[in-house]
Amino acid sequence: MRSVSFLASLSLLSMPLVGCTAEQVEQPFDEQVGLQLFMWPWESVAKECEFIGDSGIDWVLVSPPQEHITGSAWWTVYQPVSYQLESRLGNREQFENMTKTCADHGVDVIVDAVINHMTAQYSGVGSGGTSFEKFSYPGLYSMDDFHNCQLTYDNSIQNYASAEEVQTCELLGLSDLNTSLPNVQETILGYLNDLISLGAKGFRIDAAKHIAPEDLQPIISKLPEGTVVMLEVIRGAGEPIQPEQYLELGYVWEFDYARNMKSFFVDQVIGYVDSEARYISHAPSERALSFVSNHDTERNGQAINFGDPRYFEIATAMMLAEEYGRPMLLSSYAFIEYDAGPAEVDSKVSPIDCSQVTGPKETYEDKEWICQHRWASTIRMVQFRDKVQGAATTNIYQNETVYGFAREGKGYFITNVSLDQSFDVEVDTSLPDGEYTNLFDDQVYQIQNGKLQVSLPALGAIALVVN
Ligand code: AAO
Repeated sequence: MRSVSFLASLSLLSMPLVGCTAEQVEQPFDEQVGLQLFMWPWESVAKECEFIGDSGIDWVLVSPPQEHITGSAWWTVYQPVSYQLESRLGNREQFENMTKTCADHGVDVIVDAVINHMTAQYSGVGSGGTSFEKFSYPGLYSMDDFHNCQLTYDNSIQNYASAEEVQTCELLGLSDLNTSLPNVQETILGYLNDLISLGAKGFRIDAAKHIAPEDLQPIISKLPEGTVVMLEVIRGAGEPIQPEQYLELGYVWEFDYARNMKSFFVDQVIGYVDSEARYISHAPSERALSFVSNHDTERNGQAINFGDPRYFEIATAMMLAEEYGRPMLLSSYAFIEYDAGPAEVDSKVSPIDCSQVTGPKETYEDKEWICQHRWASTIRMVQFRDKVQGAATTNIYQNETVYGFAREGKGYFITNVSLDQSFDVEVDTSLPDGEYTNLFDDQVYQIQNGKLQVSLPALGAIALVVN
């Protein structure tokens, strides 16, 4: 069970959360840097965990592991058929071996838990051989366990301005579990506890916006002490359900962080980035997960993706250099079609080998694994983050397309996001004088009187850290 102070803080749910500070909630999870390994099979995750652990990455988020509908689209894994661990990513034994191997390398496994719904498909046979119907899943759920909102013509969510629709109608036509029912909560808890017994350290609660916090609370509060909970509650302008309503239950991804990164790099809306206003609309840093992109936003145009590899590289570095939130990296595959899943043999995702990757390429083939987490600058920036921890953000510099800042006395980061223009800058870095090596390209720079004088090329970036 979670400790008393955390449970006590749950009573704050009924209070306005605006005044909620970090002091009021327990911090059960000190780990800083995470990595979403999107659609990585368990055996490949296990193999990669040595590199990941050695690099200083603390946790990985893996794709949903439960039995799912069949098909080649990646999103079949978001339509559960049963909670047995038989999927295109691997089986139960492979899953357990993955969590153990990763733990041996100091890496926690966070599991994407799809608990809001089951399938949209009306009937079929799942990846583990289970026959199902949309409201009947043998041994798990039957008709009475689902919502029947009757608020829209097809029972699916049409209007995100209606909280009732969002939390009782079907997301994308997926049969919506009535998570207010104690037996449904028990079944979900059983699934999560099973994953914990196999070594999972925590969960991403998929589609958490569509489960009322008061339905999640009885499930989350019964998880073993130390279980990490991350909630997917997409911030939507003007919507009644917002991430702030879930802060007492765990960490939330701040979607405006990823959107602002795209505005800064791709649209070159510079002013906003260094303004105080940037974080006003964000979840408090202590409860936030920052990210450049996840598997949804790399497909829906809301974030930088592999199509702009240099921007992805610099934005990732900037995220790691910034104080805000707990950063989550993304490692995924290239695609042309939204639906396209990764390469498979016999309905199993093929093994992934990132060992030859050291940096971004200009372009990627369809279905090629990008291995973003192997990029040398990204790994060095993970170490930069460790070294500057606790240092204040100071010496912000902003001019045209150039933005720089110090982590006082410990590190300095500056970038020029222009595609075609270089800029001469002289900036105060707050760093002790001496020679520093740029973590992006090994070039050596002199700092004199705390100042760095440099011509910053188009798409240039410099990160310096005190060793
Ligand atoms: C597939 C097909 C569908 C088909 C369905 C059923 O693509 O055409 O209807 O099967 O047969 C994944 C895939 C889906 C896939 C699904 C099921 O992404 O393509 O559907 O598996 O296999 C909402 C939810 C959020 C959800 C997101 C997709 O709130 O939880 O929709 N994400 C998670 C996963 C995701 C997964 C599921 C949930 C389902 O990460 O991968 O789906 O398990 C607004 C709202 C958001 C809302 C979006 C949806 O966002 O705020 O809450 O997300 O709309 O479009 C501006 C606005 C912002 C708005 C945003 C839209 O920024 O400010 O409010 O634009 O992008």
